[in-house]
Amino acid sequence: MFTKAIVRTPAKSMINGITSVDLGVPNYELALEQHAKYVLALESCGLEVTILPALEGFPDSCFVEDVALMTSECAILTRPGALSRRNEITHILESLEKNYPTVYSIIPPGTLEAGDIMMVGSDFYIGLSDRTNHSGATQMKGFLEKHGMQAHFIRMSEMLHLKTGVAYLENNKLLAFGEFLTKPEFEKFNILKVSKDEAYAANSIWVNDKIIMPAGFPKTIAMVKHAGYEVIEIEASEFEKLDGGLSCLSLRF
Ligand code: CIR
Repeated sequence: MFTKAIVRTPAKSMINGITSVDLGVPNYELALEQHAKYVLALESCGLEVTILPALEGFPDSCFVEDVALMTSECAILTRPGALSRRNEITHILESLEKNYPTVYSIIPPGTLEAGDIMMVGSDFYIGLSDRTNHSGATQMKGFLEKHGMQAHFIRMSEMLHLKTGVAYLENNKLLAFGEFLTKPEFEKFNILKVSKDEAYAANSIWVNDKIIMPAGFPKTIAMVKHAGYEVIEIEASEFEKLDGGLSCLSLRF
């Protein structure tokens, strides 16, 4: 179970955030509204949410998941592969130190964004992506192993981050799309398959037995409900315009 979450208010500069999709420029006011409802959804799952202030110098800084990994034993400050995001880490360090006695850091030549890491109990699946390289993943593995946790590497070729296309819903269930439907490492899970026209919904989050999902993806939402979960739907259109999903918007621990 999680008890806390950290989020960061979107900056006005988010209109200049990195994107690979052609969905238009985010509407900042609407993004703020959606973000506020996201916070309420986390709170309704029992989390105490810390809201960090917007960072105008970092258009993508509301995607706070990428700059740190919080485990039950330790926290790890990442080293984002996206250059424009690299110094976001200096603004999250204090929050990590407040919550953990042990904080590690990924160092050069490693790069790692924690959107590439999926936690399954004490196992961590680390996607090797354009943002996370082998050195970053190997350093992360070392930190996790020091504390009795395990890491598994997943080679990726299609998606931005691992969790862009796969989410662990506990109870041995994975919500997955695209290249993650056929990875041998995921064969042991019961896979709920997300269809191509609803790919964005693969980035949903398990929070204390509820699943927070993006609104507007009826097939995936029905499938998750049918699997026995209570679903909270929230609008995330303005973050989708920047390739950001629901997991990216918080650190949950
Ligand atoms: C980026 O490209 O870094 C942001 N526009 C989106 C980050 C999304 N984060 C995530 O998937 N964990």
